Amino acid sequence: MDALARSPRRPQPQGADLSAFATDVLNGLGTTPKRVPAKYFYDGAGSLLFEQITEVPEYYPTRCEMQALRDHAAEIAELVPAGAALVEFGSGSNKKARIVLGAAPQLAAYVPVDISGEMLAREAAELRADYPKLKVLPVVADFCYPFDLPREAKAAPVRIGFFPGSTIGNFEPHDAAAFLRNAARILGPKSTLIIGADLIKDADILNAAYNDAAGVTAAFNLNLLTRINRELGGTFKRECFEHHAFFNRERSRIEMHLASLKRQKVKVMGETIDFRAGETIHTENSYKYSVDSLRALARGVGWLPAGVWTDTQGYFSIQAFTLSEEPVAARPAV
Ligand code: SAH
Ligand code: AVI
Repeated sequence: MDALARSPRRPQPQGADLSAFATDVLNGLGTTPKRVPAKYFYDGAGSLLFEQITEVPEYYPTRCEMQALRDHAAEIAELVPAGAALVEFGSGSNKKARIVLGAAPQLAAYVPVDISGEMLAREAAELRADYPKLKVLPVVADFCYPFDLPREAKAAPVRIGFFPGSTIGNFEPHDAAAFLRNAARILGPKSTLIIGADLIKDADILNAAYNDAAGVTAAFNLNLLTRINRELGGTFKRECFEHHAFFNRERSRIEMHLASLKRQKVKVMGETIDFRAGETIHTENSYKYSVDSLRALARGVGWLPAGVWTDTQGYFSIQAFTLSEEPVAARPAV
C-alpha cells in the first residue's frame, strides 16, 4: 500500500480502477527491487482467499482479535455515543463489525469501506437483513486517498472509525501516519478510532502464520499473478513463481515475495519484464507493532490514547484513540 499513500491528495476515483492498477503494476515491475502494492491482492478470488487464511490454524490474528473484541466489547461500546456512525476501513467480512454492532445498539449507521466491491455488496446485504434498523451504507473506495462519506454518515452526531485486522500493518509506517491523518479528516471532530494491530512476537509463530501448511497464503500471494494475467494481459506462469514469506526482525515486519524460479521474460500490457532466477516481486509487508509504538505513531498525528485491550495470549492488540482538539495538519508527522 506504500507507493500510492505517499501522494494522498492525488485525485483518484473511488474504488480501484484499471488504469491505476496498470500504472502501479508497470511502475512496480519496472523498478529494482520489483514490487506491487498489497491492495491489489483483493479481487473477488483474493478476498475469498483472505477469508480462508483467517481459518487456517497457523493464522492466529483473526481468532485473537475476535476474542479480544468479544471479551472487551462492553468497554469498547462505552466509547460510542448514541446515534453515532461506525466507519470500517477495509471491512472485508462483516464478522468483526457484528461484535461491535451487537455490543453498541446505539449505533445508527454502519459504513463499510473497501476497495473490493464484490465482497462489500455481499456483506452489506447480509447485515441489512440481520440489522433492519441500522443504516448500512457501503462505500467502494481506496482508503489511501480522501473519499466522501455518505450524507447520512456525515449527518451523524459523531463518527467512530474501526480499522481491525492489522491492515494498518500493511502500510509503511510513514504511510500509516498519512492514513491516520486522512482518517481524522474523514471522520471529523470528536471522532474515535479503534485500531486492531498484530503485536511483535516470537519469529516462529509469525513465520508459521504466513506459511500455512495447507498453502492458502501461497495461493493468496500467487493469485496476484492470475489477476495481472486476467486484467492486464499478463503472461505469468504461476508454476514458475514461488511464495516466500519471512519475519524481518530488524524492520519488525513479515515480508511476502513471489520468487522467480528461473530466468524468464513475462509480458504485461505488451511490455516485457525480465526476471533473474531467484529475483522476487515484493508483494506485501505486514508490520508488527508494540502497544507503545502504535500509540506513538497515532499520537504524532493527533490521535490521543483512549483505551487498549489484548487477547488472553497477548498476541493481538486493540487500541482506541480520540482526536485531539488541535488541528491535525499543525502537528508534526512521525
Ligand atoms: N477487516 C477485515 C478484512 C481485513 S483484509 C478483517 O479484519 O478481517 C484487508 C481488507 O482491506 C480487504 O477486505 C481489502 O479488500 C481491504 N483493502 C486493502 N487495501 C485497501 C485500500 N487501499 N482501500 C480500501 N480497502 C482496502
Ligand atoms: C490484511 N492483512 C492485515 C493481512 C496480514 O496479515 O498482513 C494480509 C495477509 N497476508 C498474508 N496473510 C494475511
